[in-house]
Amino acid sequence: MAKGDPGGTTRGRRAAPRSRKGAAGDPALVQLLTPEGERIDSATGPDGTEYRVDFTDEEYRGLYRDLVLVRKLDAEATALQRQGELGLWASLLGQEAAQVGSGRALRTQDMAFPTYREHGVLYCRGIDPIMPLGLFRGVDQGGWDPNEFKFNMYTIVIGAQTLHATGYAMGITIDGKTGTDDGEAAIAYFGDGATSQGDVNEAFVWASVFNAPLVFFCQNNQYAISEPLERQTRVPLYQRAAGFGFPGVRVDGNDVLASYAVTRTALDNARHGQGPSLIEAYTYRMGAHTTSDDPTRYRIASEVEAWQAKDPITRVRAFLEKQQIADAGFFAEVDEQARRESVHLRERVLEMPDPEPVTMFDHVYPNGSPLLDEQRAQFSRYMESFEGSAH
Ligand SMILES: Cc1ncc(C[n+]2csc(CCOP(=O)(O)OP(=O)(O)O)c2C)c(N)n1
Ligand SMILES: [Mg+2]
Repeated sequence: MAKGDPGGTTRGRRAAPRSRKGAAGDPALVQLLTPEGERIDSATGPDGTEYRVDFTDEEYRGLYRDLVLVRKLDAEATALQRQGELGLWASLLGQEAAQVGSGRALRTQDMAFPTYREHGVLYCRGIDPIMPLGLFRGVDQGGWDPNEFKFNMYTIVIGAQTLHATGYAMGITIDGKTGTDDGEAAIAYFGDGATSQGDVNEAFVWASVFNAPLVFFCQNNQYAISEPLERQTRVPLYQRAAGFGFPGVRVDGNDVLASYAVTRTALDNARHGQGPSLIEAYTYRMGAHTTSDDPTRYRIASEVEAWQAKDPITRVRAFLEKQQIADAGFFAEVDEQARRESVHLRERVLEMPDPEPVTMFDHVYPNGSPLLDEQRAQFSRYMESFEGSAH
């Protein structure tokens, strides 16, 4: 889907009269669509950058469709895990706007480095949503080609992908692929908890001093499993960037328009040689950390309810209805597409073949290794010892 350009983003300029310097209660939060579905023309970031979007009606409807589809497919994956068809699932519930907004802001040539929760960004990159389900079912390693889709493999080691992204972004500079409108940039996704990892802080240092064309996109969903944000930081996360020497901005992560605008601007600055920046997408993990977690053990229902009122999809729907950009027929059609695609997803998961156990040794190294060959042979002998027995 081709997206309109947010346009008019200018560094260092003051806000236009109708703009607003952040959302109620927090002067630093960039917001372009309120929880009630009211549009804000422009918002100003902490360094004076002005953010705005200018989408066509079709593009607004497209964003709504993306949000509904990724939520439905995610719900289907959770259900599949509950029925024993997946080993585990890390739900994105509540984080759809942060992911779809930033995912749609990527240009074709930009490279993304996800965690294990970026199913919405994966969807925006045009990867078949079945792919991560193979990983969580334990039948393959994910399956997509990172170079083809410009979307790296999921990374479960917290924060490690920020270093991979930094190295990749430094490579973009070495290859001379920055400095023009069609220059390249990279984006690294990570969570609030990851900001306490050494890897992430090292990535900040390296990206900064080498002026790497990299956007650090932190989804602050308020928890690292059961650890709340106040166990990670005493300052707002976006302010950490200043200490490393690059700009930071906090965006309403439940606002798909603002997430799009800040990501598009940050990536374009990076591709033009202006170096890294940090985006803190302020959001909330509405579900459990993963299907192995029970969040009722460590957070209260009223907190979840307060965030329900800021739902990323409800506000887009309210906006589309108020502006008469979409009618009942459109919403019904999107729901029907989401239902069809989730049924299709389920059917294909149930048909996934179980791999031969010995194939777990494949693809560990590009050219194998003597130790691995020995382990494979040992394991094969072990499996053969069962042949002819009842088990
Ligand atoms: C290096 C490392 N340490 C610990 C873990 C276990 N672990 C998995 S998810 C997680 C919390 C991550 O929280 P956050 O960065 O906020 O991301 P979120 O899951 O909230 O999206 C931890 C500690 C891990 N996977 N890797
Ligand atoms: Mg988190």
